Amino acid sequence: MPLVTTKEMFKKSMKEGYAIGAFNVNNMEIIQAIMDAAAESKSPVILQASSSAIKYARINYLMKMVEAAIEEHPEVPVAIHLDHGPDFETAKMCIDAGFTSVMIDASKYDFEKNVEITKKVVDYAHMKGVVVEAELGTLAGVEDEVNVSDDDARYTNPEQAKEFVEKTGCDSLAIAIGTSHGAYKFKGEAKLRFDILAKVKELIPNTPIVLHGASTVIPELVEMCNKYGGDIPGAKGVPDEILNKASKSGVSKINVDTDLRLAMTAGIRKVFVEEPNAFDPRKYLSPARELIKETVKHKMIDVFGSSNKI
Ligand code: PGH
Ligand code: CA
Ligand code: ZN
Repeated sequence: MPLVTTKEMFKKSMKEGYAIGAFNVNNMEIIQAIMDAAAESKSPVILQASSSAIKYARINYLMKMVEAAIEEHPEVPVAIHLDHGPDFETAKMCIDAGFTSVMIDASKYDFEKNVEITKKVVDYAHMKGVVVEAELGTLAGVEDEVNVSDDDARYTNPEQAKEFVEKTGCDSLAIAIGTSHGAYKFKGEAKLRFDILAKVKELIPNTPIVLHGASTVIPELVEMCNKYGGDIPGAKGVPDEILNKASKSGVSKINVDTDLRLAMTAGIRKVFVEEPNAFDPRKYLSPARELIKETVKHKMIDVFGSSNKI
């Protein structure tokens, strides 16, 4: 199967009430792990790269690795997506390079400017058969190269969301309902504003909704990092039960980056501590790759409900 947009994936996911995982990639091992997980659990999948990930991996390498992945797993529907595109130029570069989906994140601007920038990307993308995710509302946390403090975070206004989608023609919308990027999402109890999600779904029932900052910050992986020499105290994410509820409540795309980073780091740290004489990268990257695969499979099967949906 060639690369696909998210159109059909989201149509089916909205009809049947599950979410599709969008996993951040920046190297070969991560791409292989995600694709193997998708193939083994028979799940559609979105591979996404932020602009800094694209700078790191280089866009041609990324595209060739994704090409290899779909050749190896032709039965898996795969979309390649730009995560948090900062401007029109970056979105255009990705569209021209063969991305099937782009996000334009102009959520840091006021409503009118967000509409204007998003609309420009939508016009270009649609001309090329590419879909666009936009964002309204502001998440706290570190997002690619931008750091938003808790005080500057704002929930999405459902009425504005409707107006925004009508004015921009975006294909999907990322909303802010209490998640945040990174490993420190909640100081107290983890809580999301499901009332805002419900209102958004009521007003724009046909627009796929995206949840950013949605890693579980899997406690076992944090413990493993800390046990083997790491120092990540007090990390806390969105529990699986809440993500499972979101998947059944109209969220179509759930973004995961932090959990993959933790899995990779935990896997490498363990080898370094247990086998201090190991210096073959394959020796420490293989267990890390395996751990990422198991993490992604768990999400597809037990949390998002996207397994067996191919
Ligand atoms: C995300 C990932 N990427 O765009 O929203 O969020 O930090 O929770 O993995 P996490
Ligand atoms: Ca944003
Ligand atoms: Zn994000």
